[in-house]
Amino acid sequence: MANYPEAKLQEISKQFQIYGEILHAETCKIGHINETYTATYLQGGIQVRYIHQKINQTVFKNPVAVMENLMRVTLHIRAKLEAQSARDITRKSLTVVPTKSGRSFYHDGDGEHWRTFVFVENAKTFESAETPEQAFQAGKAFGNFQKTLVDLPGDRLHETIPDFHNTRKRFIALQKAIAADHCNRAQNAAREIEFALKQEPLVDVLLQAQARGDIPERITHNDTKFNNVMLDNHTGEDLCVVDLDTVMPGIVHNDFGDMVRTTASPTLEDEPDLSRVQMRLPMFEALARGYLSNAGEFLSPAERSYLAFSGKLITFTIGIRFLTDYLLGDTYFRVHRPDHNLDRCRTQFRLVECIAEQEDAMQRLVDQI
Ligand code: GN1
Ligand code: MG
Repeated sequence: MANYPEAKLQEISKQFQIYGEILHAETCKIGHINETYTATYLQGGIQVRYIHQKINQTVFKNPVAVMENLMRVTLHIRAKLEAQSARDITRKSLTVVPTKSGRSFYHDGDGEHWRTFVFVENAKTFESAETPEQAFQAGKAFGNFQKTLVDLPGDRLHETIPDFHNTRKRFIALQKAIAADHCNRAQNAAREIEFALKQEPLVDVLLQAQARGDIPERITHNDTKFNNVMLDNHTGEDLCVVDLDTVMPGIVHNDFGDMVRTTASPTLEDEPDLSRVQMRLPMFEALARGYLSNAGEFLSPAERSYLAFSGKLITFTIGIRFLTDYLLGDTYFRVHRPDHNLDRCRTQFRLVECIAEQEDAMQRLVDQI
């Protein structure tokens, strides 16, 4: 364990209902937002792993609301699995380990919020989809997630990040960042800025469809990156989806669109060689088949009709968020190299172009399923 986390993780490890002693912990590098550790404990004579995670409060201003949503959602999924007499439930939904006083998180002396999950063993996440079968499993997993939450009882979930996928607001934030150009970076991103501003006609399409009442609000995941699906090491089947902080009211298109963004191309989100970025139709078809195998049960025809478009729109939206963060000096997304956010933005914009070229074919595929 590195210095700061060692003392801290010793402290954290004592707060939760874990009946063992911590042996070591490693930083988990997946994700641009929260701080995550995989911790190994000696418990009853065998080694058991848990996830400890510190919630990023700059991004999630109300961590208590995040945890309330997360508990409602995971307990609902668990209750359904139990009702089906499912086995291996702690691998089929995230399981929060409560603190010794029974709370879902530990509020430390520095004002930070920590939570602990059971580690899902014998499962992996992947940064990009290697086979159509994997894309199918991802679609199926997020389709099942939405389907399971269709009947979540109680109040509307908290909006953990208001206007998270509101493309108009994201576009305005970009325009402001361009105008201010605090870091003197606009010149370096001139082509990307030009591309972004030209796409303005896309910005309101789904917002208007929702405002007209054509597409309904549902409970959605809102961060459906392919690497947020755990696949079983042996069978390759989906087990559960992770990263539940942005589960909140939303439209299904943001979920489906972000799956397209992160499975369609063989490249990573920050691929510097743009000639490698592609929209692979067989991947898209498998993804859509997997998704509709579950979501097909509740989606309306109007919702279906925007599925191909949603891939293009969310890829554009995430692209302008990377661009805005680049212009603002990389204050939101963790970066690992100079111009990292600009590279991420370029890759998204190239993918937007690739999707636009095949959008009609994509929608035809959806219509045939
Ligand atoms: C962030 O936390 P992580 O890395 O899974 C971001 C998503 C972006 C994604 C891009 C709360 O997700 O919206 O799509 O980066 N999450 C938040 O990789 O902003
Ligand atoms: Mg996330």
